[in-house]
Amino acid sequence: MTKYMQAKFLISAEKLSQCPEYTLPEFPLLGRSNVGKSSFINGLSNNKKLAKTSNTPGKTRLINFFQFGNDFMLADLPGYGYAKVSKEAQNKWQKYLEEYLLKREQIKSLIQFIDGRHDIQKNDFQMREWVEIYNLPIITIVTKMDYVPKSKTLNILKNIEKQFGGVVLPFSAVDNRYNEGIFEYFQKLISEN
Ligand SMILES: Nc1nc2c(ncn2[C@@H]2O[C@H](COP(=O)(O)OP(=O)(O)OP(=O)(O)O)[C@@H](O)[C@H]2O)c(=O)[nH]1
Ligand SMILES: [Mg+2]
Repeated sequence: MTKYMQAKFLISAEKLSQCPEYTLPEFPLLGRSNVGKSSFINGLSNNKKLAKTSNTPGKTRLINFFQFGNDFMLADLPGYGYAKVSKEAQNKWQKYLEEYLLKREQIKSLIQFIDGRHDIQKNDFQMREWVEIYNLPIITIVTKMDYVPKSKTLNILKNIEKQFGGVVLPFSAVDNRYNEGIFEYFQKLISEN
């Protein structure tokens, strides 16, 4: 398995009708603001400038599409848990996001990101519950594992697995030591049709 893949930014979309007409398998990235979704894209592609990362989340609510080789697409989504926009804007985006997640046929699996340093938060559970109501496929990726002492790695992953169920994979955008495992699992999801 490769450690890095060639990736490029394709397009931003606000809603389903603006999404690219590509049929590559797609993985939307869900998670709290600042959890490391955009850094995940940069880590896998070894390109820190590909997806915008920041400590101060912006207000733009867009789905950003990144194509990895000719293999799959990652859809970078604005994080939840950041409410410095009007209720009206929030509701509109919520509607667009739901439509995208429920109707986009290319989606292979959702990916929910959890910060390895912290407990799963209330809005993470709420997101998960929503996904389960609709029975959508989902896996969990635990980010910032470089902050976690090696002796605690396994416990953290097991603990999240106990609470969320399903597949739980570690990731670090600092040392990229988990990249192969991620690509391997994506390949598996893609070949499962
Ligand atoms: N040490 C470490 N820092 C990370 C890691 N991933 C992300 N960060 C840092 O965490 C901050 C937020 O990362 P982003 O990738 O922008 O987070 P995001 O989930 O895309 O946030 P939003 O776009 O606001 O939803 C940045 O300062 C990153 O450098 C990681 O694996 N290890
Ligand atoms: Mg981001």
